Order: sequence, then structure tokens, then C-alpha cells
Amino acid sequence: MKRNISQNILISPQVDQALKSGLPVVAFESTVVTHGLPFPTNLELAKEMEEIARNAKVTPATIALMRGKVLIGLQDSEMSDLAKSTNNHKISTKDIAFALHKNWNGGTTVAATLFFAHLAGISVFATGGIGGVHRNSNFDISNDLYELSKRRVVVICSGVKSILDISSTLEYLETMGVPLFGYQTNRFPEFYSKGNGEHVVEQIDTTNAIAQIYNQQCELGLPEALLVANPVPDEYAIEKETMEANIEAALLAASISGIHGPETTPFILSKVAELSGGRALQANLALLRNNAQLACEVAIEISQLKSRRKLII
Ligand code: PSU
Ligand code: MN
Repeated sequence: MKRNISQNILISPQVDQALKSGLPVVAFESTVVTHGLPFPTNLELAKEMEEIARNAKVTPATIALMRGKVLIGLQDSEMSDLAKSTNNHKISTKDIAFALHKNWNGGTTVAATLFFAHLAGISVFATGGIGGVHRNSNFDISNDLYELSKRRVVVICSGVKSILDISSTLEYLETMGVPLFGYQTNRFPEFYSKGNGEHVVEQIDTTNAIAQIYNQQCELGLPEALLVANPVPDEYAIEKETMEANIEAALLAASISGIHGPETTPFILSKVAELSGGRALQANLALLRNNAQLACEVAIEISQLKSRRKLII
């Protein structure tokens, strides 16, 4: 039986049981499944991320909308239905109420996933890249940044979506008071690339340190997420110059085709994947798996800390 948080928000029995027992749970977003990756790679990847969690004895909680309900934790059949559907919407915070009203299926963005993870009491969330400030944007700033300033969850990512303005995004995160760290690096990772040191961040070296800092954030009552940037694994990293050329070409193609708003990311990402001859896709998959793994290790540290003292999340 799924537990209802409200009439439209259902927690799977596995996630519910883990949360009630204080066992580690990691949330995964689902826009990467519905809009980020092609079928069947999206389904394989989503299953792999859940498998990584189970192997680490962590309960995975992929969050998505199906038939007008928010599901926190998907069963295998629900995951397959979501990955196969050609009828999925991209759900950010502003879309949630409308999507429920319309009985939509959809993938939740980092912003919407953060909202539900926090509501359910999940402390760690893994994704690929967060949204941010678009290049030459006229106020195209992802709602992800605003939600990060309101939901105290550890978010593991590999930087921001490659097509964004990194400097402006980092400035905006600073304005919003979001603590940001590089995992075992002081260079802000640039999604497909490891980061060339143009953007320097505070370095954290252990998962225990991440849990301790999260604990501080809780004790201080600071509401912001803790953003941890984990670089793409070495063997999959692509040189920045190569990727930049592909991204610029994809941005140009998008502007010629009149693509804008929420369609921008899916369009550009598939163009970049095409231009890179598949290397971009492999890097994307590798960093997602790597982030799932790190998120699990952090979730275990936090649950151990919580069992020793009462953490308010
Ligand atoms: N990064 C990617 N692919 C994606 C996204 C991020 O490499 O599809 C998704 C995430 O779900 C993120 C969302 O939360 O894009 C941000 O979209 P927008 O800029 O429209 O807020
Ligand atoms: Mn936007």
C-alpha cells in the first residue's frame, strides 16, 4: 500500500518503510528520464541508478507524476511506463498544481523533485546537472536555483547544464545563499568536462564532511540545499574546447529553428549528443551513475549521524 502524504502525493511502501525506520533514502529526478535521454537508454539508466542504490543498501526514490499523482518511489512497471511514454510533460514547481489538475504524466525537474523530496523527508538527491542562468538570457533563470534556496536537501550534481552561463549561475547561487562545494576538487565541474579552474569553489574531500556540514545547516535552521558538485569520471571527461564548439553550434541551430523556453534543453542536448558522436551521451550516463553512488554514500553517513543525534531536516 502506498502512503498518502496528501490525496495526490503517494509514497511507495519501500520508501515509506525506509523513512520510518531512519534508513538511507536517495531521491532521483525524472526529467532526465522523460526529456534528457532517448528511449531505451533512459530506462536502462534509471534502472541502473536504482540498482546502484540497492547494492549500497539505500532505498531509491525516483520521483515523477503519473496519471495525476505524484509518486515518490516508482515500481518497476511504473518506471517502464514513464520511460516509454511519449506523452510526458516537463514538470517544474510552477507546473505541479496544473499537472495534477490535468491528470498528466511527467518528469519532475530538479526544482520539483527537491520540493517533493523535502516534503517526504528525504535528505539526499542525485541528478546530472542543475538548471541555472541561460547564456545571453533575458531573465531565463531556472526555478531550480530558487528551490535550492528553500529546500534543505543535499544535492549531488556534476555542475550546471552545459549550455548555461556558469559564472552568472554561480553568482545567483551565492545571492540566494546556497552553499556550494566541489567533491575532491576546488574547480567547479563543467558537466562533460572536469572544469579548468576558471570557477573556483570550496573543496570537500569526504562524505562524512558533507554529512557534518548538512548537520550544521540543519542545526542552524538554514533552509538552503547543500549543493555538491562531483566531476564526471576521468575516463569519460571531454575536453572543454570540443564541447564548447558543439554547444555553440547547437545553440545556433536552436535559435535558427526558433526554439525557446523549456524546449531549449532537450533540443540542445540531443544536438550536442549528435555532434559529439555519442561521447556526450556516454559522459552524461557516467556522471549520473557516479552521482548516484556518491549520493548513496552521503545518505548512509547522514542516516548514521541521525541515529546518533536527532537531526531536524
Ligand atoms: N540537465 C541536463 N538535462 C536535463 C536537465 C538538466 O543535462 O534535462 C533538466 C533538469 O531536470 C533540470 C531542468 O532541473 O532541466 C531545468 O530546466 P529549466 O532550465 O527549464 O528550469
Ligand atoms: Mn528556463
